[in-house]
Amino acid sequence: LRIVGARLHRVRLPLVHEFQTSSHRKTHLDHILVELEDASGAIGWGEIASSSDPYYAPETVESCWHIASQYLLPAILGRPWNHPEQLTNRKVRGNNFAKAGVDTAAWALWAETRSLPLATVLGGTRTEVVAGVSLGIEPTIDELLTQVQQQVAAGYPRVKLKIAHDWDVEPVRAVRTAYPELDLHVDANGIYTAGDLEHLRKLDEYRLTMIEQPFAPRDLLTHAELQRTIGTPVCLDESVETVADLEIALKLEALQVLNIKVSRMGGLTPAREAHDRARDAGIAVWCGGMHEFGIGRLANVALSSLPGFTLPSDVSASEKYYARDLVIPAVVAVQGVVQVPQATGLGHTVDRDLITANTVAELSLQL
Ligand code: OSB
Ligand code: MG
Repeated sequence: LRIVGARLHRVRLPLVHEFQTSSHRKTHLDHILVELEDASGAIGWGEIASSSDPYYAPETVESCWHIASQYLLPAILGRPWNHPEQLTNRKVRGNNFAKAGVDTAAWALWAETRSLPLATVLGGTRTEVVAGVSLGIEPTIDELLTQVQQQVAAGYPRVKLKIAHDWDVEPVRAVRTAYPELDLHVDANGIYTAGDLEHLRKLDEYRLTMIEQPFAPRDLLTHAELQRTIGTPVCLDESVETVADLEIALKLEALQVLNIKVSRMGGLTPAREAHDRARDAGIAVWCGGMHEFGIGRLANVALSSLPGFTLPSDVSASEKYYARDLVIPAVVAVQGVVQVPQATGLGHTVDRDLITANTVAELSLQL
């Protein structure tokens, strides 16, 4: 195989419902689509799902554009390859979101040229995956309960709540009281510090499936301390950017659950490696999301079909976030279950007209 054309499309879509986490608030998203073209004419699409601001991870849409256009794409243009892993860039440090878009496009292209579904070439074994929803911080508890009610009514079996200092025990108690049996978990996006350990232990009585990333990404020791003194499993997200990070976290016993994000890990190649490692270590995994458009969402669905993804993934339907998505058909969930596409490559048609209509910047590199 040989990539003869590489294009970036910065696409802006409005969110149907404003999303607030402990660190930021979003009303629309700009993601960068990566389009790779093989000498045979086959096309592979990937998505760089970086936030606009460096609050979840250090990258931004601008930094991703810079890294992809100046380093990642020039490095693969014209180079012969026969497996996506050969295109992994080991020279560029970090910048995992940018790398993830390119890696995913290479996998989608590879699946396309072999006339196989993306899930199949990854080693996926499931034909459907269970989806959970992630709910942002709402202005009031009543508004949160309305959100939970809507998602439970839509059939989603797991709900995750974003929490922060002034929005933790109370919303959790309210949701738990209203839904005694719901698979419920919380995600702090690293807002707490060691001084909050005692406070966080108050969450232990609400039978949460996990507490996701309570402390800062590099603060593995405090995660280990919380895990030693709480019954609720601790889940890591931001802390694990590489498989080597996972090894350290395992050694420290800083987690019982791992959120694997294609974007945060730098693509499907390292995400699959993390899955294999966690499985060997007996750690449950699920696939996290970054409010992906359809292209990144389908990559998440394909990854979630691997056997170790035993907990519901953040692969809810497109309609939860976007009125119209970039793939046809849009990703749908029926009673919280998403079908793994059986068609070649990503498995859904990429809507070029919709991409063009919502593009705010474009770049094309040709061999
Ligand atoms: O920590 O999981 C997170 C969105 C932006 C930044 C961080 C996170 C999230 C989500 C998205 O929770 C959930 C989804 O895409 O369905
Ligand atoms: Mg998270």
